[in-house]
Amino acid sequence: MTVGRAGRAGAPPRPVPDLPEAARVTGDELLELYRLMTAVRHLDQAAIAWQRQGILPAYAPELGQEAAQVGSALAMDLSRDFIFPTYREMGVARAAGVDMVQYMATHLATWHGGLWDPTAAHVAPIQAVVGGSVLHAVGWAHGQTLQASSVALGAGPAARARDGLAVALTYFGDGASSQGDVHEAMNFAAVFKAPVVFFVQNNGWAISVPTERQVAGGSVAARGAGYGIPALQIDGNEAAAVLEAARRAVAHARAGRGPVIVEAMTYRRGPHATSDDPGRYRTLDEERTDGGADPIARLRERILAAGIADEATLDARDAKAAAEAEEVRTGVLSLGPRPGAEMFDLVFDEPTHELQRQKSQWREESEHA
Ligand SMILES: Cc1ncc(C[n+]2csc(CCOP(=O)(O)OP(=O)(O)O)c2C)c(N)n1
Ligand SMILES: [Mg+2]
Repeated sequence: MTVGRAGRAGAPPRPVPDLPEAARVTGDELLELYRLMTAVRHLDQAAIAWQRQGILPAYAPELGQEAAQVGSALAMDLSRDFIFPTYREMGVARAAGVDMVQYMATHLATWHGGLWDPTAAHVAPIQAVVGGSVLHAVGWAHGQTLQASSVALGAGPAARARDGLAVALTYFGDGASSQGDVHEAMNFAAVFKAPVVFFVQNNGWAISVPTERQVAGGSVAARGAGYGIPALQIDGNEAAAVLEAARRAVAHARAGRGPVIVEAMTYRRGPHATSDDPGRYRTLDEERTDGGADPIARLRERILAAGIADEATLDARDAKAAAEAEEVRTGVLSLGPRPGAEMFDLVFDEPTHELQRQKSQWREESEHA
């Protein structure tokens, strides 16, 4: 049987190289992971309380996903790389240094998408369109390739190889992986070798639909083979494993070898959002069994067992995290309202006629101007 043009199919994906010894997670880094993960846990729990108290209209908790989020974000060089989150990545934003008052302002559900400056933080605004962040990341990453090749024309390939490419890290969920947008993004990224890490948090659920009912084949990582994208499937509840896998993926993309899929197997231990009641589609017993060991408890045990820090040191970090959540609450409460006209003013440098018309209409209706 002849294979015809199929015989010209591209080479199989080049495997993601192992991590050099020097890039392995150190004791200090385990402590840093613990510090950030406990800060995130306290903020996350607090945000649910703030929603119940009427401070935030809605919030999407990430209980149980702290290791996946903090571990992956710490692998980035945010002086040049860029993160594209979904609506559930508070832990990523915290680890990336985004101001948490400005971040939580996103959940005030006013017109703006958060008050931090994405271009300064290198963290894009949260994305509520499922799969949307993936497209943005691939577009940005392809831009890096184009820019690097035009720079290399002047600087020479040696300079380009030394510095490597800036890398996009995009987050999405198991549910999002069923979207057509994600297929197009992965195909494009593989064809053009875009420096992007596709970081999927497989948390077992897309709202009330379990992974086995919406991810054919059961694994997002397995799809990489079809695109020629190397993939790592990892224990997303082990912080050090996540950080190391993310470092490997980033190094691969930075070296110009193209995209990588990292599938972090984790579990959404809480509701989809503050408006959701998981009791309608899973039992508490199932939650306990499927959730496995708490990623923070696992990290704490590891730190104690290795003698990196003692109980008192870790307890002090917990207390600091609780105090931080209180400070953020005060900060959110003290935010004044933003002028509504910004909704129109900040869209384009030069507003279109249509936008100006909408702005006048809005002013007449809401401000009676
Ligand atoms: C394009 C689009 N379709 C549907 C929705 C409604 N929706 C919001 S979250 C969600 C489930 C997403 O699940 P997953 O990708 O696994 O992420 P997770 O919420 O588990 O973090 C859906 C269907 C949406 N926001 N955008
Ligand atoms: Mg999910």
